[in-house]
Order: sequence, then structure tokens, then C-alpha cells
Amino acid sequence: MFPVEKIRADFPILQRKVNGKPLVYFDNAATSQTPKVVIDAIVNYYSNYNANIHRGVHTLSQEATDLYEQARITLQKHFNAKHAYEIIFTSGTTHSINVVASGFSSMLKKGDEIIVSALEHHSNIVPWQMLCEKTGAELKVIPMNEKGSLVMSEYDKLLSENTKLVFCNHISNALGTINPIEEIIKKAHQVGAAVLIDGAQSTPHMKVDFQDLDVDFYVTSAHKICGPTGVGLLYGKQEWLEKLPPYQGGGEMIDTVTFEKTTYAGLPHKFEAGTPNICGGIAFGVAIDYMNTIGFDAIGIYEQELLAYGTQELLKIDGVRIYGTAYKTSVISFNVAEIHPYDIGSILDKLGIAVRTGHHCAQPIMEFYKIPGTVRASFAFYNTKEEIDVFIKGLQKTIMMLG
Ligand code: 7TS
Repeated sequence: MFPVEKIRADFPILQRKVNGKPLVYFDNAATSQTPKVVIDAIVNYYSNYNANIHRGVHTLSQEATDLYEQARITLQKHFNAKHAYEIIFTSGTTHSINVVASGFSSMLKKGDEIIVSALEHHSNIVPWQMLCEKTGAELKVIPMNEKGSLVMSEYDKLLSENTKLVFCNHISNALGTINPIEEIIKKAHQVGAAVLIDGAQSTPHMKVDFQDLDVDFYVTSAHKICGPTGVGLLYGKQEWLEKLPPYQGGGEMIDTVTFEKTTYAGLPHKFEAGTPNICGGIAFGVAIDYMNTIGFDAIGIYEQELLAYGTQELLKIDGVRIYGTAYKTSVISFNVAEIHPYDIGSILDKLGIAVRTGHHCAQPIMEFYKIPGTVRASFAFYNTKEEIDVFIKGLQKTIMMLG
């Protein structure tokens, strides 16, 4: 049996009340909650180690540097990167994608093509559009179908020797669809294109192996995986990170500076200009260690149980339509008859139930279904079937009030 009650005791926020009711937190796809070990690591860092890193001769600086670099190794091991210097700390997924998109602006020209999927978060669309505007490259889109899956036969047709880059999320934030990224990566490589996978929604639910995937770039945010906000990772294969120019200039990312010429530091420092989120990086490592003590296989199985139960109970309610019915993680995006998702979300909040409503930064998906948005309930491994029961009762009450 999955020890959910023991796990829940690790998360102080799950004890609080919202609007006088026990919190039911079903907005995990937006951000996950933080276990006490991660909170303690943050307090411990600022209480005992706070210093700038990589530059001080003094003890605090050396200890902080060791903790930060140890966190990089934790991430390297967890994601099976070949080298620790292929793990770049960033401020999150959005930052990581922008580093790569901006880096490619000197490598693309008119006539080159970039492929994205129809299931992307805006942060994996807009930077590529900006890149196309700068370079004259063209953006092509792998379409989706009614189930919320990518139409892979269309992907085959889009690929050509003009394809230079392919970008896709591992899992859609709006629908939960798990995309066939192994196939996407393999086929892109057959035409010589590089692939970036947005793992913001996959890394909280499954163990990802960068070398096994043979992926060129992989990005995620710590705050989706029980870590703090403002820190994330950019993984790149060594050869790609060496080819890519730095994103920002500043301290920490140089080798030598004169007014005539600056030479850049090696990896990973070339991409880590300025004082980073030191505490965040350390806490990111602690979060990954915490998740591994529970185990990603166990987490995945338990979350699938929550998904199956939640889907079954939701479909008993008249007028419910679920969007995205493909192979997916624990996300349920739905609407009830003609009721506006915002109204449902607002009343659920009064009952202590947190869901997200709206387009989920994935407007093209909403356009596909011709809807303004959905209500999204997204479950994590610390949620329970009892909470789903509270949510279903709350939703029934909401529908009665609005109906
Ligand atoms: N990519 C995907 C697939 C995401 O789900 C998100 C955040 C991002 C990129 C951006 O991550 P950030 O940490 O840089 O902001 N997704 C969501 C969401 O679904 N609701 O709120 C944020």
C-alpha cells in the first residue's frame, strides 16, 4: 500500500484550512507543494551557509559552493546525464527554453524549419516564434486530434532535411497527454535535427533518463518537483552546449576579460552568469532526493489510481466533458455543460478546493476544442481518494448553485 498518510505528514501546508475548510490542493500541475525537508534545507542554508559561491577563499563560500555543486551531481545522477557540467542551473523551464532559442539565432537562416507540437505551453511556443522572426526560419506544427494526442503521421510529413530543431513537451500541462518523445527524438535525429523536450510536467511523475532518450536538450522547473520556485535546469549534450553561445554576459561566465576581448568560461559556468539562486539549487537537489526516497515507480502507479478514480467519479456527473483522453498523467481537464470554468473554480475555492481554470497557457489547445478554457484538477502523490470525494461533492454543490 502506498503510504500516503505518512507522506502527507511531510507537507506542512496540507494541514492548513482555506476559507474555513481543510485544503484540497489539486493544482499540482501549476506548482507542487514543498515537503519539510526542503523547507528545512532552505532555512539551514540561510542560517548556516549563506555566501556567494565559486569565488570566495573563506569557509562559508567554500561550503556553499560544495553544497551547490553537490546538488548538480544529484541532478546529474537522477537524470543520468553523462557529465555534471551538462546540467545548467537556470531560473526555470521558461528561462531554459529561452537560453536555447536565443542561442540558435546565430545558427539558423531563411529556409530552415523548426517543428513544435500543437500541445505546447506558451513558453515553448513564443521563444521559437521570436527565433523565427529573427532568423527567417519557419515554424511548423505537429497537429493534435480529438483525444489530445499528436498526429504522428503528420510529424513524418513535416520532417525534412530543412528541419533543424524539434520542440515538444514530454507531457502536456493542459491535458496530461504523454507524448511519444522517444519516436519524436529518433525521427528528428534521422534528418539531423536537434530536439528539445520540455519536461516541466513529466519530471514530477516519472524518472527520466537523458542518455537513454538520447535527447539533445531537456528542461524543467524545480517547483513542479517539490522544490522551490525560481530555479530549474537546462540539460544539454556537451557538444550542443559547446556550440551554443552564452545567453547572458556577466560575472561567473568568463575566463578572461579585457576591454578588447572576453573569453568565456567552460561548462556549466558559461551559461550561469551572475550570482545564481544558490539556495534554490541546493533545495532542488534535496527535493529530488526526497522524491527518490518515495520512488518514482510507486508515485506513478499511485497517481494513475487517483486519475482512474477521479475520472470515474467525475463522469458520473451530468454534463461533464473531459478534454484529453489519451495515455496521460494525473491531470483532468474538464467543463460542465455551459458553465464558465472560472465560476466553477471560484466556488470550489470557497470550499477549500484549489483547481486551475482558464487556458493554462496553452491557447492553441483551447482553440482546437473551441472553448475559452477548462477546469483542471491535477493530482500529486500526496493527494487521496478521500480528497477526490470532497472535490466531487463540492463540484456537485457548485453545479447546483450555478445551474
Ligand atoms: N512548460 C510546461 C509544460 C509547463 O507546464 C509550464 C508551467 C512551463 C513550461 C513553464 O514553467 P515555468 O516554471 O518556467 O513557469 N505550467 C503551468 C501550469 O500548467 N499552470 O501554471 C504553470
